[in-house]
Amino acid sequence: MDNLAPAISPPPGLGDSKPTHQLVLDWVHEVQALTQPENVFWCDGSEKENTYLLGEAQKQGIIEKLNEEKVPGSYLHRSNPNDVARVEQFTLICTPTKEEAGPTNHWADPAETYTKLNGLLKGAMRGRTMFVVPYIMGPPDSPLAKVGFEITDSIYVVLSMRIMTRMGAVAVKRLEQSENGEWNRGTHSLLDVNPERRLICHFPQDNAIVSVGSGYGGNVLLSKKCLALRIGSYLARKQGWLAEHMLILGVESPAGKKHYVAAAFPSACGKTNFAMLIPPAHFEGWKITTVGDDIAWMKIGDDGRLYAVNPENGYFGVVPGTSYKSNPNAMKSIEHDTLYTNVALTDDRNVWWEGKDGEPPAHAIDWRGNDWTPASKEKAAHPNSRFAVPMQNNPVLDPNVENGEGVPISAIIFGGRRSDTMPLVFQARDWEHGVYIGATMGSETTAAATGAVGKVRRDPMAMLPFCGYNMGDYFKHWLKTGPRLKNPPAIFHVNWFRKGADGKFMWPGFGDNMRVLKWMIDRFEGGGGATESPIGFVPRPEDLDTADLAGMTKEKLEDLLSVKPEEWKKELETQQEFFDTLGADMPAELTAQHDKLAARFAQ
Ligand code: GTP
Ligand code: SPV
Ligand code: MN
Repeated sequence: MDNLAPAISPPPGLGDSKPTHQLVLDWVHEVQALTQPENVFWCDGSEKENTYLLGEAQKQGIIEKLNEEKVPGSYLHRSNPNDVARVEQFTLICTPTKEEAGPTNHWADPAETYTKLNGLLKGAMRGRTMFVVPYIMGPPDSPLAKVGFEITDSIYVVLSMRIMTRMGAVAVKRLEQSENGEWNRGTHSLLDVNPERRLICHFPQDNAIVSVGSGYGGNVLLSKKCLALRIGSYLARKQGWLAEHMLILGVESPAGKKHYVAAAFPSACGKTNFAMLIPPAHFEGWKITTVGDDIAWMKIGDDGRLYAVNPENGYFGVVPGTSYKSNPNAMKSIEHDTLYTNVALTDDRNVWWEGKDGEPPAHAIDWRGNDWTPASKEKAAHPNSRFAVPMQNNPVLDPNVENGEGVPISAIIFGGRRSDTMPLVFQARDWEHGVYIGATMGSETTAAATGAVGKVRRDPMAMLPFCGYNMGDYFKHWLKTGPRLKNPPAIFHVNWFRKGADGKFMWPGFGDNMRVLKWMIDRFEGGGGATESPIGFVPRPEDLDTADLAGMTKEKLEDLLSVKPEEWKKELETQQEFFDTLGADMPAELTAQHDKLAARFAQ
């Protein structure tokens, strides 16, 4: 077997910041004895260490330096073409009973899985360097913050973790000061990057993750989907908070009144874009700021409101479609100090992807490393190519992003990618109805996970691939949270992706989503108009501010906002099928919500 990750030999003073925490040392020794690396590199997160590792990664051909004038401080990584997205079928929840993982997860027996993984990991790091990466999720002083350690044999993972988390000495310090001593142990090895030996395993009871056989973001940056969502959601239920696949944004009116909202859209359905949106000219004086673009950890504050922190330190965002037209703030964020994965490389060592501003280059090297021209049938960038950037690059980063207590949430938005059925926006009647709307969310699948693209599936609260325990219990946790809130957020559902008879998106989306956000603010501030439809409160065309919106007619808007009983008949059936798969775990409140909705349509 080729060694995909040859050992490096750091000079004295690098890689030696071994912590004193005995349980960490014991665990590292155990993994070391099992995987037998040539050496161990203890990461401290320093600039000096990063510079050294960038150099070593370049020498090994893991990353390429991009044009320093065009994209300063930036690098390109190409993953193995067999390893470009999350692999849901190989993502396992290993709880003592299958019932705890529930019917929506792939369950495996913990003892059997550990045995299998130990077999795969035995000697797996021979001739390699084993990196130990300490990190914190959440602002270091936040009561919600969690410490993790990731062991990995991939320099790309270390470089990415430094962007995506608060990594190094700060985490070791936090663990030393921690009262409960809670920390997550994450073990990752590339093995030989073979899909047949690829497993992403979660052991919620042990606060442990083992990931083998992949080098792709969501499978290997164990801080992100694995800890912050799957293990996170398990801990959240036990500890009385929420770990959600949500962006968090701030929206400030010209008069200076500010709200924060959180929104759950499935993978590649618009979170990063919504979190950074620039309002259209008509909304002069309105300002959007980003707290987070993918994950929200939320707890109930002393005042009975819901407060959210972004556990991450960076954005691991979808590249294709990102342009100055669709998302200028993302473009400015990724113009420097960015680690790109699977985009195309131009002849002047710049990056290119489908949907970038300007003409395609006459020649480029595609994401697989092959020659590419505009005549090529293949895409230049992989549809799930990604950027990793520190959040500090974002020109509209919210000033409260480091606030450990979090930001107060005025509204929660659920939304899927639906060609039909779902109107542009509607509002839930109350918390329980809102939980029902989240629980029945559907969305067309995207390139963020391997498998078919464009098929509608139920993706409750955008957590189908990320809930670390039984989905029925997750719904119950949500239902219980509402009554604990004195001042619960309003709940909405949006769909930026409804299509007309011509097969085109009916809504312009992106910056114009401000118009929908404005209606929501009007609603929860007590002003905005709506009609009461069977599914909830829907704006009438005149309730949405569509001034200066080119090509938008009243008829089109009516269509976009329409609730069509024949489409909903099918929707209710599919929702029922999903509820049936959850069987006895399904909370009665949500079944009742479904029946009430069916009855309203029957009236
Ligand atoms: P993950 O990082 O996978 O969780 O994705 P995300 O939810 O952050 O999605 P992102 O904002 O990266 O958008 C994914 C894709 O949807 C990109 O190709 C965007 O261009 C496209 N998109 C985002 N917002 C809109 C919108 O309002 N309308 C339309 N039509 N497309 C959008
Ligand atoms: C997603 O798929 O929802 C992502 C990208 O945010 S990954 O980190 O790869 O899961
Ligand atoms: Mn995501």
